[in-house]
Amino acid sequence: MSRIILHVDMDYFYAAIEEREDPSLRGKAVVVCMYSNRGEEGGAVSTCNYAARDAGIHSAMPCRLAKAVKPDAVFLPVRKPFYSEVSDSIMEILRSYADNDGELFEKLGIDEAFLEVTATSGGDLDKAQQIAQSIKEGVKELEGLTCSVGIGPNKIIAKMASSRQKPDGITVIREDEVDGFLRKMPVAKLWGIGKVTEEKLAGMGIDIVEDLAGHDVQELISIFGKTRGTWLKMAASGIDDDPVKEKTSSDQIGRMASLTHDTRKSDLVLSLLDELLDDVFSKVTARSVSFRSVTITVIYSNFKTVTKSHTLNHPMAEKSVLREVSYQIMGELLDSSTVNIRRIGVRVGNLHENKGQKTLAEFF
Ligand code: DCP
Ligand code: MG
Ligand code: MG
Repeated sequence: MSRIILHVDMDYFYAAIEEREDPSLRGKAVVVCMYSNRGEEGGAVSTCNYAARDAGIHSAMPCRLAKAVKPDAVFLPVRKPFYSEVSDSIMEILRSYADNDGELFEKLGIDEAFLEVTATSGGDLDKAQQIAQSIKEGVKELEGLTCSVGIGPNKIIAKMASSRQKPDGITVIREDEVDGFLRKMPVAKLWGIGKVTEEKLAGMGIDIVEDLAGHDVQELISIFGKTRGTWLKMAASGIDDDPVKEKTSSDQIGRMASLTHDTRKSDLVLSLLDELLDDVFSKVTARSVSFRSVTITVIYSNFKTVTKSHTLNHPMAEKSVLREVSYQIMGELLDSSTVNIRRIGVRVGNLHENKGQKTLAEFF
């Protein structure tokens, strides 16, 4: 069975958050600027909403120029730590839809991620589209923001599909549509091809993806090297086996699971939590690491997702500590809502290798 990959990308992310925070901005052109140490005149545009884009403003444009283009736009300074918090919350929602209890998930940037749904959708694209719809509703309900989703048989196609219908769209590219989707595109649009490669290819007379796909692979290898040359040929042909895999997962160990039915009965929730703790802790032991942070995720029946973390004073590798902290956080979360719970997760992070350091048990 071929894979089904979703790529989710938030719409005009920083500017959308600012609009959400201040409803008086609705309908106005909003530009979020990264000001440099040369003050307001020196910065570049981080992003802007669609009203500002219609006026010709775009990311990376000097703010000074943006002001000249549209003096009546609202210019705001970036608030990166705040956007990162919003991002964390969105990533937890997205992760909760990924196969293997959230493991087949890959954050790609502050506002986008891949998730594989081959298993959850049973390989059915209509089902995958419904999952995308649920994700959009969940993100809208919890964070008041819209996103666009691309669905395809691999990461490259999913990534390129998500920008096809923005904002608030879902674009499905079936396996038999991949060729038509790619064929006439300029090579620079192929995800993974940057300026340097584009120019080299142009020098070889290769301008559109079709030219690249039809090019002799040996010649590509002689110019770009084995790995890159092969990749170019494959990518242009719509082939990409790269797995959906979190790049930072080496610093985190976690598991998520659904309750057998939505509930907020603490004995049921805690018994599932115990299972997850066993699993996470056995992975901690197998990898010989200690952890400094413990994060609990709760996804409610209404899609609302809450995460709460605790940071320990030192790295620990004690099951009792993990259990105590997890129970504490889960208890607080159970007390703070009356809504039934659908899924829960536990994750340890900030991992340190155990280099000859003893566990408490060995110590005494
Ligand atoms: N960003 C930035 N500087 C850039 C590009 C982006 O600071 N040159 C930041 C601001 C964006 C966020 O990253 O909000 C996400 O980037 P995207 O490329 O996904 O752009 P947007 O989400 O803003 O718009 P779109 O609706 O096109 O995805
Ligand atoms: Mg975006
Ligand atoms: Mg993005």
